[in-house]
Formats: sequence, structure tokens, C-alpha cells
Amino acid sequence: MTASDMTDGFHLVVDALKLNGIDTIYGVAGIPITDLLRVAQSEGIRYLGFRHEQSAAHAAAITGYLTQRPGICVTVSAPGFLNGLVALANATTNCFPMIMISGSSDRAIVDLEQGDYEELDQLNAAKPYAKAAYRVNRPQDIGIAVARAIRAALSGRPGGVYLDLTAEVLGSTLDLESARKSLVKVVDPAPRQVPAPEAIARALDLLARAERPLVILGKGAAYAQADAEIRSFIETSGMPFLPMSMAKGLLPDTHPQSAAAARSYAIGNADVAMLIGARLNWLLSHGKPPLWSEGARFVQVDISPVEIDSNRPIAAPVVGDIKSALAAFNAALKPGQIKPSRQWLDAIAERKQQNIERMAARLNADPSPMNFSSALRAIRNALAERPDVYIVNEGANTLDFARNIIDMHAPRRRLDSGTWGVMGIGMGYAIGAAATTGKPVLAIEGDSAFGFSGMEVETICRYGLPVVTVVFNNNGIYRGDPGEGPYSPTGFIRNARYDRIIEAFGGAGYHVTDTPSLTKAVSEALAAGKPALINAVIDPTAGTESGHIQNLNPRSALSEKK
Ligand code: ADP
Ligand code: TZD
Ligand code: MG
Repeated sequence: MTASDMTDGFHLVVDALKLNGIDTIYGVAGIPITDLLRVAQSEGIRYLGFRHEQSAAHAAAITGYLTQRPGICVTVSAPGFLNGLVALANATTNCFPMIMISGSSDRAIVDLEQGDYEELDQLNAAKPYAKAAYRVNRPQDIGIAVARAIRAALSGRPGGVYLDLTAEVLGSTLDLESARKSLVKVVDPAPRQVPAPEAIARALDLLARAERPLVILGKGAAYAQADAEIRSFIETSGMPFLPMSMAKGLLPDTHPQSAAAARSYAIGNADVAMLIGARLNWLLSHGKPPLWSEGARFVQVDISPVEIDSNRPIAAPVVGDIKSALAAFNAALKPGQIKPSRQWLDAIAERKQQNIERMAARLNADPSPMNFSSALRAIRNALAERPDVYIVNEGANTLDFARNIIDMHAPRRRLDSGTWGVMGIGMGYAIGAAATTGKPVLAIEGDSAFGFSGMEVETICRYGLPVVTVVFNNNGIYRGDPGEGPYSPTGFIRNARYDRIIEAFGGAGYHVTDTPSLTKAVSEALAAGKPALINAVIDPTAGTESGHIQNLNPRSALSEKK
């Protein structure tokens, strides 16, 4: 056999990915995967190289969320793998489909702990943090392994999958005929899961008997791309709805049935709540009092059967995929069957009005320096004509205020810290969203949050991506140190000029201290469609410790006795 009758592990991986429609890979180059990236690029896969694996893997995760196709991230062994692992775990926690492929060192040496270059038992390290983890030991298994990884990432509840490729497998050869036969194109990787008709009937029956029903939309509903089905069900039933953070825009935030501005009232008084792709985790106070009423009953639509009854008993579980489930609800729903009481709708409308008026006073103030509300109003004004823009958002106060102030008008446009409340997603999500959609991205970042992935500004400039980052610079985590003196655990260098970071790479930097300049800078930068970073100076005393989740800080029993 001659060399032209042979292929190798590098090419087989690329062939297997391409066969399954993968067109983009994110990663960081190095031993043993540099040639894998070169082959991918020369075979027509778009490769985006990052400065840190965590951001590359976050980009893959958000690509998975936006496209229902697994995002792919490639890393080197041990430390590169571990750098990516946080993002792989975060993807699994948030139910985003992705595959992290890492090269690994010589198994014979790793398994005997004889001290190889970048030695680590990566497969076992990944297992507790991934939905699934596989290792390929023979080139003829690459095709089936990639297929298995894709199916594991996408089917059922989506999640992060780890695929371990030994250096040996990458370099080993296989004859072309066997190679061709070994490749697998996955058929129907996320099969529809149609819920049982009796589950739909039970849920409709419970909703029909409700006086104060409430729909809660989670990011599972956004992921499912069942936008029309969800909207039709909510509008036909007339129920008020609340979007979880990343479900904002599934129906526009300005929709008359949105109860977002009366969130606590709606949650606290609902007699039946219908969860659609949302978990009763900490973000919903586990469904328990005092936020929820003692007697609240639940419908839960979710693809994962074991999510049901996780925190509170679920009276009407609907296990299936949201698109199929909502189609079934719409088919079975009779006009007038669900009747939220007039009193309930009026009470929500009244609370909404009060809260909107209260918020307007804060939004319309124009203090100097800017605070979170005034700066976000300035950004909201710039976004008014740009519903196409994707929003990435992390921080503490920066996150909480932006979630409330920036209305979303289209589905899957808001990408944020999510289930873990993790810092560091910013530039990775922004790059992933821009690369995947070709649309402009506005990243609204706390100064601390930005620091976790800030070096990826070079990546953004290198590829000329339409990412505009606004750093809410209040000199610290939560709030800045007020004056001179030694730095506190939450303080950062005072009056930093984050805008100059992007200038080092040829991007546009803006330094703004008032609201008209902020609106102008955001509008201008978005219109230019080029990399930009706006350093927005925020009053260091404006924020609160931990933003809206101050209550989660442990308090010493001693201080309470005093
Ligand atoms: P949020 O943070 O917005 O409240 P969560 O991440 O807690 O949302 O919940 C998302 C839920 O959606 C998960 O329980 C997941 O199993 C579920 N899910 C994801 N995709 C689908 C789908 N296509 N169909 C049904 N449920 C889904
Ligand atoms: N590390 C990681 C990976 N995730 C975290 N959530 C934290 C640390 C703790 N943390 C928060 O929960 S928010 C936050 C940290 C460090 C940053 C808050 O400061 P910021 O935002 O500058 O980003 P504000 O607007 O100043 O509150
Ligand atoms: Mg800050």
C-alpha cells in the first residue's frame, strides 16, 4: 500500500466532524493537536484560535445553545484540558450541547504515572463534570466516537461531552477504504420526544381549574426553538408569563401578558405555575415559600424525567421536548378552557404599572458619575433601533440591573452568567455568538467580570468581529474602594482605562463619563460593526455587595447574637 492509499487520525477527525455538518472549531493550539487544527482549516472548517481554553470552550457552548448543533472546542493535554473544563462543566450545568476534544499524552506512561509531558488522566477528570466522556484508542474508532459524542451532547437534556484523543491515535494511519467505512453520519441526533396524551390532558385540566395561573419560561424553552408554538399557547390561553433571564425575548418583554415587572407578586400569588424549560433551582427559590405560596401547584414541561419532583412535588409532569409538547398543548387546548381570573390579571397589571413608574424615576435620574440605572438607560436608548443585536451580560450589579432594564425583543438574544452565576463567559460567548450568527454583539460587563476573559479582546480584533464591549468600571467587584488607602478584597486599581486595552490591538476605544456620550459611543460602535471597547465610568459607591443575591452570603452566627 502506498501513502496515497492511507489517511491518518488528524484527517479522520476532521472528516467525521465535516460529515456531521460541523463548520466551526474553537480552540488553542499546541502539542498534540496543532496539526489537527491545521488540517481542519485546510479542509474548509473555520478555526478560531483563542488566548485561553476557557473562552474557546464558552464560545463552543454558546454556539451549541444558539444552533442546536454541538459547538466544538479543541485543547491540548493536561493544563489546556483543565482550562477548558470549567466551561465544559458550565455547559453541562446550563444544558448547552458542546464537545470538548482534547489531545492526551502517552497512555502507558500516564496510567503508570511515570511523568509524561502534560500528564493527566483526563478521561476520569472529565467524567464528573460532563454529560458523557469517551476516549478513542484506535483510528478506526474515530468515526463512531464522534457520532457518539454528537448524540450524547444533543439528545435528551443537552450537555457538554468530553472526547479524549490520544496523541498516538491522531498520528496513526488507516487505509482509505477502512477509513471511509468507519465514518458515521448521525441520523436524527435529537429525536423528538412526544409527551403522552394523558400528561397533556392532566396538565390542561389543572390549568383549567386555576384562578391565578402563571407561565414561567426558561432557557430550555429558548433552546427548543419552539417560538411560534409557545407564543400561540400563551396568547390563546391568556396566561401571564415570566421569562427567566435567557428566555427574555421569547415573547417580547413589552408583551402585554408579560408579568416581569410584577415578578414577586406573580410568583407569590400564583395558584398553578407552568414551568416550560425552567428548573426549580436557586434562581426560582426552589419553588418554596416565602417567595412561592404554600399551596402553589405545578405543571412542568421538561425533557428530563428526573427533573420532575426535584424540589417540590409536580402535580402535572409533561416529559417531552418542548416543541412537541407545546404543539400537543395547542392541539388539545379548547377556546376558553384556561381562564385566568379577571382579578388576577388586573392585580398583576396594577403592580406592573406601579413598579414601572417607580423604576422610571430611577431611570430618568442623571447623576454624575453615572450609576447602573442611568448608564443602562443610555445603552437602552442606543439599542432601541437595534433589535438584531445579541446581548452578553455578566457581573453582579451590572448583570442584575441590565437584566431588568434592557428589554429583549427577539428570542435567544440574551446570553448571560446563567445557572452557575459564573464570571468569565463574556468574551467567549460574545465571540461564539458573533461567529455563529454574523450579527453584532454588545457585551455589557462588570469590570471584574470582564477581567476573567479580557485578553480575548485580541481574538476579537484579530478576526475583526462585530463585538462591542462596555465595561461598567466601578473600580471593583460589586463596588469600588471609595478613596485612597490599601485595596480591600473587592477593590481594583482606581480609574483604570480599559478602553486602552483594545487600542493595543487596533480596535476602537471609548472613554465615557456621561450618559449622552455612552449612548453615542454604543450607537456609533454598533453601526461601525467593528471591535470596540467602551470604558464607562460608574459611581464606585452605586452598587451593592453581591448585587441582588446578597442574602446568599453566609453570615456568622456570632454577628447575629450581638
Ligand atoms: P432557566 O435557568 O432559564 O430557568 P434552566 O437551565 O434551569 O432554565 O432549565 C432548562 C430546562 O430545560 C432543563 O431542565 C432542561 O432539561 C430543559 N430542556 C432543555 N432543552 C429542552 C427541550 N428541547 N425540551 C424540553 N426541555 C428542555
Ligand atoms: N469567580 C467566578 C468564576 N464566578 C463568580 N461568580 C465569582 C468568582 C464571584 N463573583 C460574583 O458572583 S460576581 C463577581 C464575582 C467576582 C464580580 C462582580 O463585580 P463586577 O460587577 O465588577 O463584575 P459589579 O457591577 O461591579 O457588581
Ligand atoms: Mg465592578
